[in-house]
Amino acid sequence: MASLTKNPNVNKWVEEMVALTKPDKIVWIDGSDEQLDELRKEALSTGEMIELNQEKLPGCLYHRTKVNDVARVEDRTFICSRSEEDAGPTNNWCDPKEMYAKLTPMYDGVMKGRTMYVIPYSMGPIGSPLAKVGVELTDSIYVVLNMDIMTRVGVKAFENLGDTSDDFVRGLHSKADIDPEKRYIVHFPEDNTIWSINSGYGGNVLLGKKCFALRIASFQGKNEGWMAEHMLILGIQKPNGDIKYVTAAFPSACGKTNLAMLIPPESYTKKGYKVTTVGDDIAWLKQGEDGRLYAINPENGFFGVAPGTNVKSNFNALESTKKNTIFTNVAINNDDMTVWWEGLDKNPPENATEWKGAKVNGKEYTAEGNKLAHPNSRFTAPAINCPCISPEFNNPKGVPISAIVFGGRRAKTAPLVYQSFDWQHGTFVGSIMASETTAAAAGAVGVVRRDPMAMLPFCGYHMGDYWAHWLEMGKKLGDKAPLIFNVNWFRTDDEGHFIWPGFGDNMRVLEWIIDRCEGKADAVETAIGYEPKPEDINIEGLESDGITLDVIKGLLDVDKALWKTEAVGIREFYGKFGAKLPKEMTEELDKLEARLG
Ligand code: OXD
Ligand code: MN
Repeated sequence: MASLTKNPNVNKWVEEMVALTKPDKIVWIDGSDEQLDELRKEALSTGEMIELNQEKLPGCLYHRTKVNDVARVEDRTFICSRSEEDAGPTNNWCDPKEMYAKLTPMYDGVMKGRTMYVIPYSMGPIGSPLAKVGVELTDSIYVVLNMDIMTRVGVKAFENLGDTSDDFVRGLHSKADIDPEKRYIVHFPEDNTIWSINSGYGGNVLLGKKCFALRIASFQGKNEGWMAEHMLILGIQKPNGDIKYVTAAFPSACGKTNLAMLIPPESYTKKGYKVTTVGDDIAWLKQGEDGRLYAINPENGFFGVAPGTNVKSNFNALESTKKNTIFTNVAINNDDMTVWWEGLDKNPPENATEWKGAKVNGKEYTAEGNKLAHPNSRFTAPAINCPCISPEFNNPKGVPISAIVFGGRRAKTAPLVYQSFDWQHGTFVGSIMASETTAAAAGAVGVVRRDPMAMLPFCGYHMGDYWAHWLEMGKKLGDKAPLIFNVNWFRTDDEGHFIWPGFGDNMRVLEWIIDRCEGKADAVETAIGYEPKPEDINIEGLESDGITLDVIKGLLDVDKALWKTEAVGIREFYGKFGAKLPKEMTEELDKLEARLG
């Protein structure tokens, strides 16, 4: 099939990759419904995809990955910058020459007997000055169909690139044999190149997402003066119609999708408050002509974790999955070919197929402590399905950001919310983000895992340089910079129960944040930052959850002894970054310790 572009840089590279991987056939993805329908039919005929109930779930398909291939593989993910220093202590590094030499024989002839799909895609709205183009070569129809949901796929992406530009990210993916021992997810930031082999799991193979939009893009952002962040973007519409935009970074599995699609408590919706979603995972941020920081969501869909998603926890996400969605590794209800996962409702289907493919009685199976859906099972849903998608979702200029929110999962240390003193201190606050491990994951419980800006697995270069870039951005933005906050929804009581109700009630905290941005709310200065006066957190209607003014006081409490221990942990963590740790960060740590006394 003939190329869809005149761009010689694209064509030369595709030719080289064809010569290497030797596919039987090459199909350029133009993005048309006809072509995608053909591919759906083909994937159904081979069993790669399974058709779900087309009346109840129109356009929805099901896919099961290999049992050994269900999540991102950080130990097999590499940043191959020319110099090891540039990858930094938080990334796996290998010399690019050595890595190309190791992987080239693995790709040699890997697509014999297979079709290579050439997927041109845009990260960001077509025509946006913040958008960037990628081309992914893959031997998986599952990847094509997912990329079509997650990005803007087809000839229009090439129109955005133009006929001469070399500024596109070259992604090469092959399922190969899905051999976990030969699985590699490799980034060559200086070559704008990503090579992924022996996986079929989304986070490893939808190369527009973590690989491009975070790892490669963070490096591009540093060089070009913008930022690629692991952040949701939401709009808070106030009763007067004014909308304020907020981005927020949390480590994986801390509820970013839920916060992005939050439904405010009734007392707020009655007054006219509304939350709209621009993005649930990634934000690209750049200074606009007016000097403010603008954000786009480079993605076009949601690759969300299914378990735990239900009408109460995230009505909008659930609604988003009702049509044209791909489900991966959830359970199937064989009675009506619909889907089920833990936390959807209390009725596991009796006639079920669990995620690995065995037919089971779901009630008995789950009663024995087994999971019907894999804990990291996913839905890939088009953003336009989301009932609360922002009208600005496709705005090529992006949305102006008023506040940046960091957060983690801390049982005692971090208060419900605090504001940084300024941008430099806010950068420090982001850099000390951490979560405590829960019983849900293997290993010890309560261990603090540092995840600066939620970028630990996603920063494509040295984290010390990354913080320096944050400080640099703050200088450029000056007094137009967003205010920086930290939240913690996960404080627990002595029995280990969460105190704060979370979900929609997080609106109450967002309200204080917005009020601070507008200069309408007071704050109390503490050793760690500005906190709300307890009475400034609206708790109307929360009595039945046991939330009183005293409980809020407790949630805002800063335990100095805990923070002193925390400071010791931060200093030890900072020690890893050597000479590249900006002096401003140590300065902030010193100041924190001095304030703690
Ligand atoms: C994700 C992640 O899949 O952060 O979004 O792991
Ligand atoms: Mn994520």
